[in-house]
Amino acid sequence: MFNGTGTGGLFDVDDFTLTGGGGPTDPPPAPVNLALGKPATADSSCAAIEGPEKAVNGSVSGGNADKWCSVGGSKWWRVDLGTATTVGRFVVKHSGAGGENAAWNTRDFDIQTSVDGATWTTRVQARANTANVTTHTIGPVSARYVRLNVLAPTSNTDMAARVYEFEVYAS
Ligand SMILES: [Ca+2]
Repeated sequence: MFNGTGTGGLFDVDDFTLTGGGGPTDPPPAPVNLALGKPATADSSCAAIEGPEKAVNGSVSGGNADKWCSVGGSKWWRVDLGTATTVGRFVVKHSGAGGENAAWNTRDFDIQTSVDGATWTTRVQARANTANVTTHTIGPVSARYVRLNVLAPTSNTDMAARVYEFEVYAS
């Protein structure tokens, strides 16, 4: 406790300075997932709770309904970033990333980009994947739409494509 004897202020604070923030030793800002929460569509869904939006909900820990799943004849998923945006890296979180069978990790897939949703350019051709999480870095391009085409959904006889999260980054 501070006790004073007069009627004036005990302390006068004219100004003070907080240091830190923006200094050269601060870590760089975390990369922004451009796909997070953006409108997503797909060829089909295995169940209503496994819709395309589950691949951009920012979570892989919500159990097997935290993914997009498709058993369609031509399995594709796409996201609309809203406006033409520089994209340079994709991160795909497959079955094993959500706690399901790693043999169901998407085996063969292409990633395409488009500025108009009509003309698509293939940017990534991933083959024989077995990893739970795959990262695909490309020379940065401008894109509004990003599409995943699943060519072989799993490494065994299971026919469902499962994507827990599809992330898009500028670099
Ligand atoms: Ca998810």
